[in-house]
Amino acid sequence: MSDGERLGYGQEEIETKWLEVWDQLELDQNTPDKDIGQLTGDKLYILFAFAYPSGSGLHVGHVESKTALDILARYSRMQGKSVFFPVGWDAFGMPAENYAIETGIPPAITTKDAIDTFRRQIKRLGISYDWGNEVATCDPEYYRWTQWMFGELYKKGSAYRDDGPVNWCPQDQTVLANEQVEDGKCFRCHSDVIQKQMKQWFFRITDYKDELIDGLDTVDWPESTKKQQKDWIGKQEGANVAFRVKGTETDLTCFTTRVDTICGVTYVVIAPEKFTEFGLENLVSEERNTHVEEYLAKAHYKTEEQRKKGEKDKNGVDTGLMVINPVTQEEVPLYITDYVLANYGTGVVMGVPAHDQRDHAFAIKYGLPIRSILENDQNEPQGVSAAEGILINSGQFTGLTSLEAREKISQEFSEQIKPATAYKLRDWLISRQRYWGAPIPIVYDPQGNPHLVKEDHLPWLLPTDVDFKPTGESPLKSSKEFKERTERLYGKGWKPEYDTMDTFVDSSWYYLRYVDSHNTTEFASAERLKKWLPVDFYMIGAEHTVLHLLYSRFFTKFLRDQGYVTFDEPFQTMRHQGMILGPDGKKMSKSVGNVINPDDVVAQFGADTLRTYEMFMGPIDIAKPWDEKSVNGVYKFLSRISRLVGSFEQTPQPQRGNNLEKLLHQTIRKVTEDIEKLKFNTAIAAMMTFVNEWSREQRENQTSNSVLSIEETAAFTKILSPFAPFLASELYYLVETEKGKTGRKQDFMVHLQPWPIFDADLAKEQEYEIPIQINGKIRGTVTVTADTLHDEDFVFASIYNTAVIQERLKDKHIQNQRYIPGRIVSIVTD
Ligand code: ANZ
Repeated sequence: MSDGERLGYGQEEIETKWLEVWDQLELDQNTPDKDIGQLTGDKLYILFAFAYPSGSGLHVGHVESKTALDILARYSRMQGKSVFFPVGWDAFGMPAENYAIETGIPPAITTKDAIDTFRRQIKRLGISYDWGNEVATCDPEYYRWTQWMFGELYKKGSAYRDDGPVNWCPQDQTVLANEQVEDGKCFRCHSDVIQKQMKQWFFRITDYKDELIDGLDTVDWPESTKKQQKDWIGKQEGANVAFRVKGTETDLTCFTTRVDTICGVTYVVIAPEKFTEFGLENLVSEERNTHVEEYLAKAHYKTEEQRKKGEKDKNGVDTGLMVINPVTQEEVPLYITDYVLANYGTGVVMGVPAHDQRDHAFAIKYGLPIRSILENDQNEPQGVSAAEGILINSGQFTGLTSLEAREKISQEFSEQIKPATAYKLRDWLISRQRYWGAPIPIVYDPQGNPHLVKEDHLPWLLPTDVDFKPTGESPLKSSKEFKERTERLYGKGWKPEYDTMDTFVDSSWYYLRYVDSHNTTEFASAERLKKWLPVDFYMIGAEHTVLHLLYSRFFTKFLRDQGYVTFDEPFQTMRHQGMILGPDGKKMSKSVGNVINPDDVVAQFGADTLRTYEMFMGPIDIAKPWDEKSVNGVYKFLSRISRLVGSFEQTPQPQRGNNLEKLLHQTIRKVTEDIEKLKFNTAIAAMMTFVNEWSREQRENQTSNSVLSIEETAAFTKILSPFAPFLASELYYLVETEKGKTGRKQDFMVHLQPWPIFDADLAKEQEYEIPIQINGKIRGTVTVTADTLHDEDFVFASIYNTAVIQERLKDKHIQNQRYIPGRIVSIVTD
């Protein structure tokens, strides 16, 4: 950029003007209403994960992912695809409710305001969403169908009620969501959170546990995310081993993945809940009873998180009972400990302290024997998973490898040892003792039996006459209207369910509603679902690797089994976007004060600069710090384009196949290929190179060999348009009317044009042979391409690397060297 080059191009005026034109024409509205048969090309359903409309408005991270998908959408439309690119709001949830608790302003009001702000901000960025299908989960017309889905699950036995643990703050007397528990403490008053058992609603996601693993092989997702889903489901093959409680007929079954270590068992541990479940308390001797009871009471109050974390400091209590190892017939003590989770495996574990770290710590603490049974692992167990090796001290099995021993032991003791599979995945607890969510559509008769709210009564409206202040009970309980409504519709003594649904339920099926969001008789018609689903390209933040994606997959599979949809996986291709960091390289946060507000950037530089800059920052999937200087650089780049095209003249007549034209076709090829690979940063870099060259030619040469035709100038505005749609629209319009055409603006809409096709011949990398002069005589040539034509360092590096030139310059000192781009290299020696 030469000094004194003017900055700015009236972006504010241009952008406001085109926003109005697009709005009036409603260009991308209601795509699914159109018959695909009439639309040309393949369907492409592009989706950005449902966003929560936070009160603080859009942040630059939203801009990144939305722009990336908008580029894909605009590009694909120009490639002739039928693109569906909807938007909506995951609008129920905690922040609005917490705000209501603080201020008393109902969540419905703050949420509506937040959505309005988001919508305005997104439109201002020129994101070409299909606004005609907007949905919000807090809209009764939406949650009517969330409730209907609950009903379908309920009717099939896949929604059920059971005792479940909730996080409970004893100080505030309230249930807390998982996100409100920080390090085992209440986020508000910092007192220790305990577990409380309450009747809760669950969805039977475990019915699909194997399919949720296998289905991952059929989708194009980042491997790391697939792995996290598998780890969450946590499938483990192993065996159930029965240990008889001495002097009883009771067998305690231990789940183990290492039956080969059975001769190293020196004790057995049982989860507190299981101990009670088996009725073993009655067998405990009087002298131990107080210890055991005390321990059981304490364990009860720990959350699962605390129990997992407590692994380093393992606590337990000796029950005084003995159990019998079915293989060695040895008697070993039975302990109760809360490091054994009640709901994984069988809730009973055989302790092998020589080879398992967790068991080792426990044995040390309680002075239990540690017996090595693996030749190669005789000291303290190392690493998280136990070693494999050759067995020792294992009677008839000594000398076998771990693998052989597992098979042999299981075969010989097939009565007491059965193959088993354990899963970490639990059924999904969906009850929330919160206000701002969809009410669970259940009513209870006077005997307390649950009944589904009748379909005629959907949407089962969220009452508004509630007290938001936490009381230790579900806020819906404070609504008079809710109770009266239930009695009026169902009879005296009937009560509504006061809990609402986890907001993850709302977002598990939203991508289905989009295709038919105005349908009042079904959640979406079979025809439209068949036409548009599954989602072809999904983008979601890297922090969402498990829950939302797993729940959506579960919903899809459930609905498929009921015959509502015909596909198995909702999101075919999925990618994560990386985080945008503050200028200091740290995560943007209000408290650190490094937050960049997109509105400010738009006000100063325009939306095109913000979009293009964010795409230029680096690969989409990595974390990148904000760089003010680079924002300016992008602004200059767009200003330069505006000037180049704005001052465009048809004279002199361009010569076909000239250098600039060649570079343009190379640029079209590069941008096309890069968009397909989501490499937006390198696509922009290629356009920058082209613009620099174009600008240089215009400044220095202005010959028929260095200008572009009208068509080619228009082609450039087309490849720019997905990135900087406002400026590209303006310039395309300018260039087209220059051709002498007249008409309305919509006749010259750049994003309704077909994507330019590059001429493969012209796009071929052009090579230049540059003569090398040494002390006035031509001694050879160097070959450079258009890319490197102006790269002096590269040119000299290649010259000094060639053997012929090295030979010539041997023992000489270079006094002077000069490169005239494209013409000659001159070297003078002593
Ligand atoms: C004996 C043994 C010996 C074990 C050894 C491991 C190593 P992963 O891989 O994490 O699934 N286990 C079983 N049920 C448990 C429960 N409810 N809570 C805590 N731990 C439990 O772990 C499987 C192993 O975790 C099982 O194999 C069992 O310990 C323990 F050298 O049995 B193992």
